[in-house]
Amino acid sequence: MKLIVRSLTIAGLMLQAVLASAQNPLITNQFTADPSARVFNGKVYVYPSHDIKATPGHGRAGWFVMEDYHVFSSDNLTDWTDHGMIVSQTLVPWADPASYSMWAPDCIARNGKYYFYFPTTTKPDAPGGRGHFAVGVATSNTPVGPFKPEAEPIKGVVGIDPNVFINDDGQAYLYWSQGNIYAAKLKPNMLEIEGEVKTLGDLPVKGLKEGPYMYKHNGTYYLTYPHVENKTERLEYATSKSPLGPFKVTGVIMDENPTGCWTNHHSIIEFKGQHYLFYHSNDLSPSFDKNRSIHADSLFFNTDGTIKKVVPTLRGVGITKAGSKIQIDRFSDKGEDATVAFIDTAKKFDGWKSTVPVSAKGWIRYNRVDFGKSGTQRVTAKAWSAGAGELEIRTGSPTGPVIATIKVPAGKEWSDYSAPVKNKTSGINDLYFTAKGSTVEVDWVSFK
Ligand code: FUB
Repeated sequence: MKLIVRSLTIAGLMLQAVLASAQNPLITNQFTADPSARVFNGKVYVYPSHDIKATPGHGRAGWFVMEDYHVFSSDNLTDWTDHGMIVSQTLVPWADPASYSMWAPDCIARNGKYYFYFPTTTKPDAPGGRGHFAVGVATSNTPVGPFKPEAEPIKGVVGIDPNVFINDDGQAYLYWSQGNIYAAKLKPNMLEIEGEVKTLGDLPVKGLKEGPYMYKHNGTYYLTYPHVENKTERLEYATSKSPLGPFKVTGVIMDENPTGCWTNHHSIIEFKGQHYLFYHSNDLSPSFDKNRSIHADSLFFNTDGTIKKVVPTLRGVGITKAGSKIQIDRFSDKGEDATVAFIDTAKKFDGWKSTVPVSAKGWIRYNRVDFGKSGTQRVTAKAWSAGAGELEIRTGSPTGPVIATIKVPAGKEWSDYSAPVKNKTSGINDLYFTAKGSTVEVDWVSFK
């Protein structure tokens, strides 16, 4: 993880940092959830929720604790910039600052303005009763703020997980959830609903549904939503020829999270000709699933318009630069004897290490490493070995040609070890990592 603090502006609101992560989770220095991804001006912006840990007097232990939002951007899905905090519960006039309930948001652009929609709990004396979820809007002239929250939440909307969709005819719709999924037209000012609230009734009746996200593809409206069909949420979709239905329940986009994370929440974008699904899991907090982390994986439509199921990966979608610290623990594939674990279970933001044993099934594959045109001459690995191990880097297959062999001496502390790279490897390569002599543990590798 590369973290470069770039600028600190007024009141510490805009602390901007560049995070290099072509892998999943996308952000590893803080918890992030409920990613609403958008493409604005040729760049991807992700507006997630921001999970934090409860501390005495701040949030409810054992539950979601969320006090603000950050926005992240990338023009290559590999290098992500954290633009810092954009809205906080203390800056929203109607929000209860004791509630720590800044849940899943969304953002949309219209006529050069950016509208950021977020749910949170109203102050105890708010109209409509004590402490209910309402949806607010904050506006900005840029995708990264500063965002100014409206003085009051949107009238007539009670619930969470706002999502905004602008149809080709210019009509904007607001979707949200509260047991059911609801929708209403938005007035051109994007701040008020127009006409009646519609309950989208053609969806599964049993099991919680939430997190609606409307997406239009080839003339079909895809209402996508997390739903508990069995034990935890999976991502499903229903299709229609109109933004307000009727909808036909059509399929599953992603099965229940393999880590057991009870929630999932997603968005879909098309960027440079490829569709992507943004969603979340709980990689950095395996034993507490209310501290989550956002992911992205490629999504494909079948020719009949159905969506191919997305299988969550650790490798993610970005091309990894050979000169970055390549986290091979976010592998594309591995033999069954290779394992991944936290480097330090007490400091999970430090990330993971890979254990590469001497075994035919001990390999790790890491795809899409860009060595550039002029190639690379040396490789360094932060590694450790109990015996005298050698980390072999191969191309093509687990038994393919070795392009570098890094010797890792026995029993030393974690350290950086280097070796020459054969043939000045260039272009984009899929790499395989194997071990010789003794098991090698690897934090990262990087080429020069
Ligand atoms: O992040 C809090 C809530 O969990 C969201 O609003 C839901 O969609 C679920 O992800």
